[in-house]
Amino acid sequence: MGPIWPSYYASCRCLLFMMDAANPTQLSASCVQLLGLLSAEALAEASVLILFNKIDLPCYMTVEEMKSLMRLPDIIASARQSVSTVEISARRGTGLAAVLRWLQDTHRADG
Ligand SMILES: Nc1nc2c(ncn2[C@@H]2O[C@H](COP(=O)(O)OP(=O)(O)OP(=O)(O)O)[C@@H](O)[C@H]2O)c(=O)[nH]1
Ligand SMILES: [Mg+2]
Repeated sequence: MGPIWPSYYASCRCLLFMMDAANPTQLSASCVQLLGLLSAEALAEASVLILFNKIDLPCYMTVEEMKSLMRLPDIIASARQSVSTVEISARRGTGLAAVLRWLQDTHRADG
């Protein structure tokens, strides 16, 4: 789906970027896609929430290790957008409340 994402940039104010916490082999590819989004001019004003999904599965790497490996603190520090992270399980609903709260707060801040 990546190739068609840019057609949605113009109307995007809140960006949810889902990463698979149970599949570290996708980490570098996800990271490249994330950097592409963060550097897109049309998304400069968007707020970004990175979701580490599937935390209910036994993971080869912890989310902290994944963040460190992708140098997420550096990415967040150099991003123009406000970037937050949350750990979730779409299957179990873990973290869903935090995601909804983020959406609510972000919309409210946008006015
Ligand atoms: N255990 C678990 N499974 C999940 C979770 N979220 C989605 N899935 C399952 O993951 C499968 C879909 O794969 P995803 O990786 O979410 O989607 P995708 O990246 O588009 O598909 P792949 O290319 O197969 O990885 C479905 O069977 C979902 O039920 C979760 O939080 N926990
Ligand atoms: Mg997947």
